[in-house]
Amino acid sequence: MSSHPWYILGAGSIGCLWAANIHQTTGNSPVMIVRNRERYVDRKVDKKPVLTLTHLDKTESQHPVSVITADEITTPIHQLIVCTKAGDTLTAMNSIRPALAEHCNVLLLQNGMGSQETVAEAFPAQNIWIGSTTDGAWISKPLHVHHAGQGLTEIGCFNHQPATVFLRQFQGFHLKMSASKDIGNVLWQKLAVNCAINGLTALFDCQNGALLEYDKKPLMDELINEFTHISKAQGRTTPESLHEKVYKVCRLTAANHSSTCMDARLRRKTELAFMNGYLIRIAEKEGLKLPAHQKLMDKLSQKGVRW
Ligand code: KPL
Repeated sequence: MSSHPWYILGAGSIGCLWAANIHQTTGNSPVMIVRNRERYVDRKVDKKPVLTLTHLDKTESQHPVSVITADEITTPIHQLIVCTKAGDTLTAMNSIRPALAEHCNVLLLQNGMGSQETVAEAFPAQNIWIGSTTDGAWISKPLHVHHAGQGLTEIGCFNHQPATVFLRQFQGFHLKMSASKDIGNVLWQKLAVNCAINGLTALFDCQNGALLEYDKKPLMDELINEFTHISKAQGRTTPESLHEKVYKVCRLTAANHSSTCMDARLRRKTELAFMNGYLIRIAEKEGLKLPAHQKLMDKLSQKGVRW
């Protein structure tokens, strides 16, 4: 692993999961860049903040980290993992732009599609990799993350360097990772699942498994059919059995609330603009309409869900 410290932009569930794992693997404390330091650091207590990771087997480990805001960065950043929400990523990256070393290694770990390209285009000199993760994690309070489901993080090259260069630095890392030769396709496959599940669970304020109920499943089926249609128009491959794949995710995560359902419940801005919204935008470019997706977005908007 390079001697430069790792910086992590965003202290949500995935940011904290990676921070804890980096500390566990390297013994070095990563630096977490946040918007509001007071949420994470007790100013009255003069000691390094400690991140708690509850592992899959429910054991806990403690990981000292630094928590700073963008304007407190003093040294150039050489290695960065970006774990902000898709819609916040460009603004967050711009806030640390002056601190980025030339050819900084950057891993983008956002949900959905669209934000990665925007960031990569705005930072052409940096070495950018894109990751897509199926790890399940949630935060019970600031700096306490629970690893809830063992997943896989697939990493692909966006511009200058192959994924293997990035992965070499993470030997012995506890999270499962693999290099992908076609990260665009990996993102697309995940988008298919997110477009079918996330918006609907926010609309009905329900767990993922509830989408298999007789009154909701036809709506999900319509979304999947539209996804298959646009996939063909784009010359992309989707699994033969996209319906089966989505049902399987609903069954495997039956008791979970999707990230979008939770965002909507907590009145936070969702990532729907990078899921169903992204699909609608690319369909428009093809001169196609996606009525089921549009209707879903309209209903969510009437419900006050933001994206
Ligand atoms: O990725 C997800 C999310 O919540 O964003 C799914 C697959 C729907 C699991 O909850």
